[in-house]
Amino acid sequence: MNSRTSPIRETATFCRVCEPACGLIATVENGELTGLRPDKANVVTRGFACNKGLAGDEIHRDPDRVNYPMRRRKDGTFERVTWDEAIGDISSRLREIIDKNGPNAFAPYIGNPTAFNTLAGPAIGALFAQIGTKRMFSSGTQDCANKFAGSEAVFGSSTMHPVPDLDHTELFLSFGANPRVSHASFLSIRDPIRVIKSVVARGGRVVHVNPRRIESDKTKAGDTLLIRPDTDVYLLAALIHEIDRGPGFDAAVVKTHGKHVAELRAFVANYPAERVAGVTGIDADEIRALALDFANAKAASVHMSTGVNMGRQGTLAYWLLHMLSFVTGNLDRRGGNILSVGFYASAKAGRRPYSQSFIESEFGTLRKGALPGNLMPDYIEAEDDPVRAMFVVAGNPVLSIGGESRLRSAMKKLDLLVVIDLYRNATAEYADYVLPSADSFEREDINITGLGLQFEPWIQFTEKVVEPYAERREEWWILGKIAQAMELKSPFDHEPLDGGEGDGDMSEAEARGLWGRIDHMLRGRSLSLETVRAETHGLKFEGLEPGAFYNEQLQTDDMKVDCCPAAFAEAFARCANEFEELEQEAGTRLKMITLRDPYMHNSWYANLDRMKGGTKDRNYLFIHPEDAKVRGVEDDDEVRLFNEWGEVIVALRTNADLARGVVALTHGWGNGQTPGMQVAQRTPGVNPNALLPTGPGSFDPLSNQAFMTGVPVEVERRLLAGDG
Ligand SMILES: Nc1nc2c(c(=O)[nH]1)N[C@H]1C(S)=C(S)[C@@H](COP(=O)(O)OP(=O)(O)OC[C@H]3O[C@@H](n4cnc5c(=O)[nH]c(N)nc54)[C@H](O)[C@@H]3O)O[C@H]1N2
Ligand SMILES: Nc1nc2c(c(=O)[nH]1)N[C@H]1C(S)=C(S)[C@@H](COP(=O)(O)OP(=O)(O)OC[C@H]3O[C@@H](n4cnc5c(=O)[nH]c(N)nc54)[C@H](O)[C@@H]3O)O[C@H]1N2
Ligand code: SF4
Ligand SMILES: [Mo]
Repeated sequence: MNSRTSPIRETATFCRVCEPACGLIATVENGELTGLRPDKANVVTRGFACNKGLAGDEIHRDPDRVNYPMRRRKDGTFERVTWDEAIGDISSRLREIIDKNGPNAFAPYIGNPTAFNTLAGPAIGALFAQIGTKRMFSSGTQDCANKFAGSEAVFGSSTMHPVPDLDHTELFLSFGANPRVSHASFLSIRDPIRVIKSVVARGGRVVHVNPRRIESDKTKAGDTLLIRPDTDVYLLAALIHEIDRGPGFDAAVVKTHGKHVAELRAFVANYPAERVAGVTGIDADEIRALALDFANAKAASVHMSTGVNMGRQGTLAYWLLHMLSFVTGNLDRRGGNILSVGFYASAKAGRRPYSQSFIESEFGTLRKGALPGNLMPDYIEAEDDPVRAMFVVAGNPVLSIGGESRLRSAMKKLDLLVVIDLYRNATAEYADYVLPSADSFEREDINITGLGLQFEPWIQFTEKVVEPYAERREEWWILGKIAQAMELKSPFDHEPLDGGEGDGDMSEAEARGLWGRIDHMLRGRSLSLETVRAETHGLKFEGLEPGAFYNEQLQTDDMKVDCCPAAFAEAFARCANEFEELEQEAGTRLKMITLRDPYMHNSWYANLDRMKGGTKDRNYLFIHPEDAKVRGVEDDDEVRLFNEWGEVIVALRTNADLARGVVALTHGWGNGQTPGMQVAQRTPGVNPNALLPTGPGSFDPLSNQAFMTGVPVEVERRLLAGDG
């Protein structure tokens, strides 16, 4: 039986939009993907999937998808060219730029969807390593760079992120996340709200620390503790200090496994509950009570996400989050936080001493690895040795990074911009070439993203659900062809193993050896790609198991948890200064926070008509009714939202779920200048990143993570002609 040739067939696959990687059943009729439904037989996700994942087939069929290589004409419009023409021209132009200016004239930007694309990352890495550029950008510096830095500093490895053992926890403290809408990050979990609800149902307590009463709070999935934006680091310090001066640390754990504990105590002693109450907006007694509850719980767990990552002290906050867990004995405890090991123990892969993670650059000290996205315009516009050529792979920096107008003008200055994407997105408007990428249903893959982050560890291999439509190609193919044309090593150096172009039993990627790395990783668990492939609904491993953290998994040279990394010294001073600033302004300045909703996924669900019904045709600025009243603005007013970085005109909605002094605006919008995405351009919305800081000083030097939340803004009524 060959299911591939029958007119209607169903294939088990999984979603590659966000971390849960929900199992899906794809219906294929006459070779075309016609529908998706949740896969009830998936070993972990068991029939859970969300509206976005289930709309994946609409993205697949979207008439605005890029289906052929497109080249910009002199008049700014795009024309279809052949792959040979595109590859030939791109590779010779890139070669010329590098020969003339050196390899650092070239920098890639690697967007978020590459994290859900197993073969793309290594292909990107291979090309750029061979070219020899030291410069690269990634969406990670708008998302989670602080987490890599924080874990590296404390545990000696950027890939160690112990996850909350929610099935056994008594108290779950979650900072800056909205699991109902976003389905969690750095915690890959099926239907997070269902699991969190069950904590509450069995008598546990769940606290969401957030400047907004979030959706998760409205479903018996915990209570919100309202906090002023960008102040979590002080709350965390106070919690640890109150534990220290009250019930005390878990002495045995701290003594056996910790170092620099005295320095930690000294740091947190600066921030007792009574001192941070004003700045955080949380009553001192409430902070003390929470600290006691945490210390006294049989098992308590913590999690932190982008709402804190994007603040000014994301790295210190993540350090203190680990510390809260560690000093209370909850790290590596049943019901506390436990390192998840999936098909491969990845802790070692991220091993690096934090003190060796810094480089000196023309813009001061930076963390090694992805450069701060907030310096992208600075690198392009530098007088000496600028970036002149960029490849943007599955990203949309023009809308996803702070400082929209600087980004737009910088993009125009590039000598060569190649965008590899599903769409001609906002960034592609500045491209010389837009190359059509295959989507997740047009490639084989495993659910690699959750490795080391999964609540219920599992692996699944998916075949291509359908062959790539028209001339769409996978990233490894596109980048490999460019490498080959540049006479660099590529997967095309040898004939494929089965002699064909993937027409035999093997796919082309497999025949060209691209799955070897994963197969090798699987061997460590006595598995192979073949065994995984045979389990069409996934293969589940044992769950979170405490006991190995301190003796096996920890990656510091001395096998101690570093409770106060020396490299943090400068950040402590900034932290203290910012505290004083916050004390001065307490409650007088409006702060803008980020707000995800179920109808957008960063910028790439912007072109789905079905997600734009009713009032969903724009992004509103949400403001507390009292804050609106003070400013004389009301529902549906078009207001001017502005600060020193930029301004937008946006429709207003009052919402009492926000803390006073906070406004919220969803990102990913602002497609007025994106003709390649017609639905998105018809429903453009506004880009909050026009108001985010950019350039030197706008990111955390400990991690390169951009400052994107808690940014001061002001709102005023827009005077229309005839007004006043
Ligand atoms: N104000 C504000 N800004 C933010 C955030 C915020 O909360 N507030 N969040 C930040 C976060 S967490 C992130 S991760 C970044 C994201 O930043 P980016 O990764 O730069 O932006 P995305 O909007 O995710 O764009 C992804 C692009 O990849 C394309 N794409 C999707 N699938 C594929 C594929 O399989 N192959 C290829 N080649 N292309 C594909 C989409 O069409 C889209 O154009 O944005 C950040 N920006
Ligand atoms: N529907 C949808 N789902 C998504 C995405 C999407 O765009 N749309 N994006 C995906 C991506 S790339 C990621 S990284 C994940 C992110 O997943 P989450 O990190 O859970 O993202 P958000 O839903 O933005 O939740 C962040 C929360 O932080 C709060 N917050 C803002 N500032 C502060 C602060 O200073 N302190 C505290 N304590 N809280 C603050 C916000 O109110 C918000 O509720 O979501 C993924 N899932
Ligand atoms: S929760 Fe994430 S992975 Fe699951 S279906 Fe929705 S978008 Fe896909
Ligand atoms: Mo993200």
